[in-house]
Amino acid sequence: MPKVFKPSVKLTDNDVTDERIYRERRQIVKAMGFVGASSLLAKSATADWFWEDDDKKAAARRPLSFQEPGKYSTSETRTPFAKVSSYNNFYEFGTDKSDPAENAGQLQTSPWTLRVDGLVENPLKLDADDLTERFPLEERIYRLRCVEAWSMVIPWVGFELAALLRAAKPLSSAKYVAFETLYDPKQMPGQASRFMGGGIDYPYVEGLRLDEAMHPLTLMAVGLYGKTLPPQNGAPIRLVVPWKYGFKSIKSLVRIRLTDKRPPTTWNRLAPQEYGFYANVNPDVAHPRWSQASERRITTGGLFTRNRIETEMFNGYSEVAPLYQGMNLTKWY
Ligand SMILES: Nc1nc2c(c(=O)[nH]1)N[C@H]1C(S)=C(S)[C@@H](COP(=O)(O)O)O[C@H]1N2
Ligand SMILES: [Mo]
Repeated sequence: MPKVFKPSVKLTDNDVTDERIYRERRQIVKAMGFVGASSLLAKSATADWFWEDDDKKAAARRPLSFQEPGKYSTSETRTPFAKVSSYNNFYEFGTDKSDPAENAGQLQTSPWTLRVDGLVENPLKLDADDLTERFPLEERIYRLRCVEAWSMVIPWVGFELAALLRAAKPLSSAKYVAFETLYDPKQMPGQASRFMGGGIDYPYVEGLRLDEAMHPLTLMAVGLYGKTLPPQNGAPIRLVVPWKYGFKSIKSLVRIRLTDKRPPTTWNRLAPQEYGFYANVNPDVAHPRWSQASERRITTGGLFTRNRIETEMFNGYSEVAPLYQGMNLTKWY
């Protein structure tokens, strides 16, 4: 059961909604001069113009076969599918929470190629079928904690990233894993327009230390709620790192590269004082502009109803603590 939120000195303003927080997050790119006030209004018009003549129906989600939830799954109340698939961050399709569901429906997920290369003995090239057939799938019901202080409980279907990396055989010189989202401005209007894409330099990139990537909690998700991923959730394959803020869980992957240097990561590059490379969920390290001590758990009820719970260290996944032994997690946020 989620703990009941107890007001603390850290969160003096009870009316802080994370709607305001995500608007502030978008504001930062605006402050950097990428987004003008008028373009924020013009943006949805742009989206309409992009897709005006298109049928917005998404490709049908295909049922997957998978093992039932194992020891890594939570039994907390799941966020309903309707919310998991309509309240999203996927800036390639626009910066509003409703933009991805509106604009990603046409994303071509087959054919698809995911490359695994760099410092490996056995580079891999997975096609669309490989993603769901090459590794046995299992359900993992994980908490997802966004840096904007909201959270969901999502039943993913996928396989451990470790299984994929083992198949590629990392060389002993490999220390980090770099991830890259599809770059295709024709399909992703946020990549075609600096305004719509929130000022991000695309492709969206992320990274993990190799030991983090090999941890059994680190998942390659190909589905949720028993079927293939909706495009807005990162179809056909995305990373899920449940003990880190949601922005680490990069969507619609085309490349995984093993390297010996820490790779650049999108939000860290954009605002390094606000978003670190590690991004471990940590209630004791506030974002410069808001507390991380609590979060709004999205379950049932209205999107902005108050349902605050305390945020837990590593998002409750304390088994990852040994990965960070001896590290100052305030410095390495
Ligand atoms: N390529 C890409 N991946 C991304 C993002 C994005 O904008 N682009 N947003 C991130 C953020 S901030 C969050 S909280 C999660 C949201 O995942 P969901 O929409 O499936 O809940 O995706 C992450 N992965
Ligand atoms: Mo996020």
